[in-house]
Amino acid sequence: MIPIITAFERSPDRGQGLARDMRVRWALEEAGQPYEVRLVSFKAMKEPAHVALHPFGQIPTYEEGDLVLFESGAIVLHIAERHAGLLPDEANARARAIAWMFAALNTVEPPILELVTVRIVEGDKPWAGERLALVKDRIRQRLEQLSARLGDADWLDGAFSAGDLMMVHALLRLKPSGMLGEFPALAAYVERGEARPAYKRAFEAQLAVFRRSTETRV
Ligand code: GTB
Repeated sequence: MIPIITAFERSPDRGQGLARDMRVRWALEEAGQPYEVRLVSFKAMKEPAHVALHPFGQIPTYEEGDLVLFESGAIVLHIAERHAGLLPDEANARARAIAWMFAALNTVEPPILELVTVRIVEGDKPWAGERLALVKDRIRQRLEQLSARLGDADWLDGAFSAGDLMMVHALLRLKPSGMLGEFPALAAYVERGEARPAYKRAFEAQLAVFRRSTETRV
């Protein structure tokens, strides 16, 4: 059964692959699984038909027969558990790869998202400058720790896994800030992720959606 995922009809990232459908596309590409995409507008995302799939009215969602999933982490884990290529077979290594998925989502990504909030939502507040400095410090602390653990390895724990997929995608959100450049090992790690053929296929697919959306804009 070919799964259907949802993605932005017009992604606000302008085709940079930063929206979270990219994680799902990438995982499906790594697993060699075909998929279909249903594009949704911001308006449609908040309507009952979509909220029935995603309680928070967001993308991505994943439909496969009777199964409906939301949350990019849960979707990627589901894909990784059912197909080869994203989780090691050995039980302990598999558990560690899953731990890295949680680390990406719960430990590394939150301060990165705070940076987006400070810049976009709170930028006009009188305290925005001070908060920005604090948030950047918190990000640097996480990047230092992550870089120390990665060392000179290609991936976080042996072969590329769903943990790396989630981590690389979380780090990609930092690209516009230039902060990744302060951590050359992490910048190279992200580049290795972006160089994977499966990443490139997923990136091109979401970019094609964005290009079509600009062609049809009236
Ligand atoms: N925890 C959920 C998950 O991981 O799936 C979060 C899902 C989520 O944040 N979805 C966003 C969404 O639907 C799109 S990905 N937003 C619309 C809404 O809430 O109404 C987040 C995102 C949005 C925009 C950019 N960008 O422009 O660069 C990057 C990432």
